Amino acid sequence: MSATIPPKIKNQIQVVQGDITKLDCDCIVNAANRSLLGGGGVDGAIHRAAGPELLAECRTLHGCRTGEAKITRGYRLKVKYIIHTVGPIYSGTPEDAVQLADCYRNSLELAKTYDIHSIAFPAISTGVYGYPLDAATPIAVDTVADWLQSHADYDMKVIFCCFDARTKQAYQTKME
Ligand code: AR6
Repeated sequence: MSATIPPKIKNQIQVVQGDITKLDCDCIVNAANRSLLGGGGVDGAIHRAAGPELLAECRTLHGCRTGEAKITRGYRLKVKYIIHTVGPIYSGTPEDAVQLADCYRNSLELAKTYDIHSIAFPAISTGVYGYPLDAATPIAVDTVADWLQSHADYDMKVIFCCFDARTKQAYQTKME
């Protein structure tokens, strides 16, 4: 994990507060569940905004394992693609951190194979799934920073889309 984030990498990362469904970038990430058939939180918001065609495509994907990622079109959203990843339900075991890091890494890998150059993440697992924000934030930021560093030849911009001020503050503190 990165100790300090190099300036070049910091420039590729943006922290914003708002509704991820309103963003205009290549791709947004959904914090889904293993069924990929919708739910509450950011998942519910994305399905409502993207429209019923999203659920129809999700039905063809036959779910997703925790830590893995699958891709769909963006339908009524501004984005071309939605990457659906399934965060861990917080259990307090070391497995949580491994699976949470996998979500970010696998989403970025999948994005690269689709020629995606800007991607927005919500704070995966920190809502319904109960992952403490202070523990989840460094995993999110360090995993993304490490990925960007090891793919220095690929142009990728990452947006951390924080729904509330507390989440935004946690990300900004980690980025400093
Ligand atoms: N834009 C950005 N972030 C949002 C939005 C939004 N529109 N709405 C909520 N958040 P959660 P999880 C934030 O619960 O913990 C669903 O039912 C929220 O404030 O959406 O990974 C799924 O189907 C929090 O910071 O996802 C699963 O069953 C973050 O998104 C389960 O919840 C994640 O909260 C997944 O739980």
